Amino acid sequence: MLATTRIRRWKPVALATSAALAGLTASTLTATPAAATTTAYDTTYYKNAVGKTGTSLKSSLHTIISANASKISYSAVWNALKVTDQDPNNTNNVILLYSGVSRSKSLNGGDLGDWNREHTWAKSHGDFGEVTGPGTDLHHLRPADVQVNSIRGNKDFDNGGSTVSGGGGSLTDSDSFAPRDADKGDVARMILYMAVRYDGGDGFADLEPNEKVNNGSNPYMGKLSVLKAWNEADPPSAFEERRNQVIYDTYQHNRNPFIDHPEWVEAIW
Ligand SMILES: [Ca+2]
Ligand SMILES: [Ca+2]
Repeated sequence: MLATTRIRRWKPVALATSAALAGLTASTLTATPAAATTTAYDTTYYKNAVGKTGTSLKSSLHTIISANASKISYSAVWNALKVTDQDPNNTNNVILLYSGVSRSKSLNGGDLGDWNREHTWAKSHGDFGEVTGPGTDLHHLRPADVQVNSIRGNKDFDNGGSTVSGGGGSLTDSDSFAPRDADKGDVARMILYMAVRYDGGDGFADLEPNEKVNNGSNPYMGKLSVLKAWNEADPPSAFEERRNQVIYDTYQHNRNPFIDHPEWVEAIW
């Protein structure tokens, strides 16, 4: 009797364990979706996007972030970056993308030891250059060390590679670049902002992410699956949220939806 009872008890436990194991396996194979967030802008700025998914969400966000967006000149980007990327612990400095280094705002330029204007969506991918438009959009422009910026070049993003000198833990190989961990999510959200913001209007290319790492001058940026994982692994920081707010309040009057709602990355892609 006792043995039978044990067997009876064991069976449901075994089934539950299998189910739990199956669930565990599934969750380790797919990225854990970013938790749904609510922001103060959901009932105003984002009201036509909230509740949508897929191409409907992407299209709605394109309209929202393009409408009445202001543009600045490439020369004005220098001073804007001194505000958007100011070191929270030292108002004389900016924090550099990829390396994480804090460097004097006055060291902007093109020499070794200077910082310059990194186009996270490489300007050759779609050939938009530095004319006012995608080439001057602060949502993907960041101060970066001149040498690190040069090493990144126009490479697509992917995991792996060897250590970038002065790169703060960034890696690179012949066809891709991986920022340091703390910048991985930032990069993903900047790239995906560009894909939503630029859809072929205004004489500029329709920018889109894809799964390649050899996109060259085509208007694509890889690797989408890696960017999605980076968005999950490195959620928006206070620094990133502040720069989104400064761009919205002071410069362009549009927002990066993926900083406000990182879960919208999975909802679209
Ligand atoms: Ca980050
Ligand atoms: Ca696009």
